[in-house]
This record gives sequence, structure tokens and C-alpha cells, in this order.
Amino acid sequence: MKRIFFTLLSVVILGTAQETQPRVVTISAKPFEFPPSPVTLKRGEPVTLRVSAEDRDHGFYQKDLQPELDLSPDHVAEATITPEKTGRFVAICDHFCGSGHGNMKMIINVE
Ligand SMILES: [Cu+2]
Repeated sequence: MKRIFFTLLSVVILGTAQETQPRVVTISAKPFEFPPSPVTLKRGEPVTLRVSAEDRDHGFYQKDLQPELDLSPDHVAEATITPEKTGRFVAICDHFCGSGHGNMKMIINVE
């Protein structure tokens, strides 16, 4: 009986832990885009943005949603955010990275 109880308890605990893991959205940074774009997030749902630079240093910044990441090819950067309002948000590269830097953007739609 005790064994059944602890088995059930661990199922509940593990199940809860899995449910609370934020969804991960994987994003690449390369000249001069952030595929995949656009992405759609849900208001109130925590999400981890996992961003890797493929070629050189970049930045990843969005003033309303607040991810602000320094990207370099030797590591993967992450920010977990919870969008509080719906709309269309434009994330930008905020580290100068070459001729197309000014147009290096990503669209994040929040529903
Ligand atoms: Cu740039």
C-alpha cells in the first residue's frame, strides 16, 4: 500500500514538474534575420526563447516583452518571458552586425 502511495505521489510530482516547464521556442540569428519569423505566443503563457547565433555576435531585444540577449556563436542564450498583452511585437538585433543590421528583425505575435 505504501509503495502504491509513493508511486502515485511521484507520478503527481513528476507530472506537475513537466506541466510547469515553459514551452521552448528555438530561434536562429543569422545575417540578417531571425528564423522562424513570425512566431505566435499566447498571452499569459510562459515561454523560453532559446536563441543561437550562427555566424557572429548579434543581439536580441524587444522592449515590451523584455527579452534582451547578447548572442555569440559559442553559446546558446535563453530568456523566459510571459507575454502580458496581445499584439504584434518586433524584436530587433541591437548589436551592429553588418550591412543588413538595421533590417534584422523578428515578428512575435501574441494572441
Ligand atoms: Cu545586428
